[in-house]
Amino acid sequence: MNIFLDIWSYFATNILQQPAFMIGLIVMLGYILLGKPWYDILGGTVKAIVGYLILTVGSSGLTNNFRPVLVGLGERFNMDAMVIDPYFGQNAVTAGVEEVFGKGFGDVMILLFIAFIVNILLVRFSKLTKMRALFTTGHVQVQQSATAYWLIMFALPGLLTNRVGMLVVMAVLLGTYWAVGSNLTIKPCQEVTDGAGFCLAHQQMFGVALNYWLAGKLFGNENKKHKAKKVKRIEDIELPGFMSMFNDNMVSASILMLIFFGAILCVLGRDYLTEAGFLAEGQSMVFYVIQTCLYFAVYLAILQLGVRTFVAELSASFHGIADKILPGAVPGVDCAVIFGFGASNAVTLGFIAGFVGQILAIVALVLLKSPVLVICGFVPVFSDNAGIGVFANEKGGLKAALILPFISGLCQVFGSAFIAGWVGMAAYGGYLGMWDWAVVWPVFTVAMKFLSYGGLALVVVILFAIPQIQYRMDKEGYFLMTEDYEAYKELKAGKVTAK
Ligand code: ASC
Repeated sequence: MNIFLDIWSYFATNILQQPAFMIGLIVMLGYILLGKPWYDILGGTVKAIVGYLILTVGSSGLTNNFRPVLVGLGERFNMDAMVIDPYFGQNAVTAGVEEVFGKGFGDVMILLFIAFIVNILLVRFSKLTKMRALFTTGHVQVQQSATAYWLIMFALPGLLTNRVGMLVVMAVLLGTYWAVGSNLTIKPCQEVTDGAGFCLAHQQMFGVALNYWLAGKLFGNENKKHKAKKVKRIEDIELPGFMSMFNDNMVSASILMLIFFGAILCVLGRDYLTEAGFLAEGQSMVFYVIQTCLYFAVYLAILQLGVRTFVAELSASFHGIADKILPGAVPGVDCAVIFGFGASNAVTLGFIAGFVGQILAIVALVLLKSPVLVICGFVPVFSDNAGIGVFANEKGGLKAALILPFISGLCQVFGSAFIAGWVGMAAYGGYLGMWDWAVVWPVFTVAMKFLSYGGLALVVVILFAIPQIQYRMDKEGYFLMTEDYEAYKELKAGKVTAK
């Protein structure tokens, strides 16, 4: 047993939680199953890993670049509050789980392992379950396992005396959530990327599916009033005169960031920025602000290059896995991957709109004297809202890309304040804070807390029903969409003309 655990923990630490190597492994396996020559296998694997590492440079660059703004807002206004961010959430579980429940963090990794197997089995039997998506983002799986571990122990304390039973119950719920959630993002991802062959395995999967649907219904062609009109996406808007410079994504991202975050940096002020070590003594404040804001466009460009590099390899090689081991399966990847496909301006605008939503929600918590206060972390404010912006733009255009991420920002803060306060995580300084964990998991937790095992059964039954409903709504297209996207498009085009 110990050897097995050692192997698992080596694999989890070095590969599963390092998405670059996890993706590399999947690409390698895919090419081997496709019977490619060794040099293609090696070349493809290296390219996938390098592509992913480039993406990481972009995303961690963004996080570090915006640290002064977020840390500063909290410190400058003397707020002692919980940070909503996946890493802070994971730290809070590590710090508090023993004290609150008398259980160590070690079982979180075992939970992750069993839940991953549940995900694989559900996809292996996709003909029955209609679930097609496999999680590949290990760092996210660790954070979610940690949070689910806490939420479920809080909701079903009766499980605490039965370790094995508890881990199995948790793994079934979490593994099913992974399979169903990422499955929900298949259609939105295929449509935004024109069939790139991946879906999201992240922390806002239900959020993406819901907002994508809402964008179509409220702002797009699926709204009866707008049926005849073509949706004007951000990339379709041709701005006249001097505004035409905003047609270029790099220029618009830089200028928007300069106006918005530049203003915040100025409010934080030179003294604070120097004191906190962000600005060097004697450095020009003007150029510090310009550079910090322009780096947004720089890191976004890097991230997009990385995405394009590894997605090409992943799509080509995954056929091997989908043909031989997991029929009809689709790889679920990090949400940042979508930034390589959608309109870059939707990324910027979704981010800003979500940030405004979060700040307003925080002000409301302060004014309402909420016992739990929240500080925004970069990951929810950027990754969730920029992603939702991209998907909303695809279906509903500019208005959707502004309004839906704004509402998402409100949900993240209010939902996290509620759940983290209730279950006691706020006292340990952090909560995961991403859309699904601020909206969907609080609902699961309420159902389980008040209906006990009946609530658990209800949640699992609803989760299982979701892909069945999706399948029944489009029996012909459901599997075709992932197996042959061109044929799927023809099927849909045929249907439209036939009507
Ligand atoms: C997360 C998390 C990250 C980011 C990254 C987004 O949830 O833990 O590091 O989002 O995956 O690109």
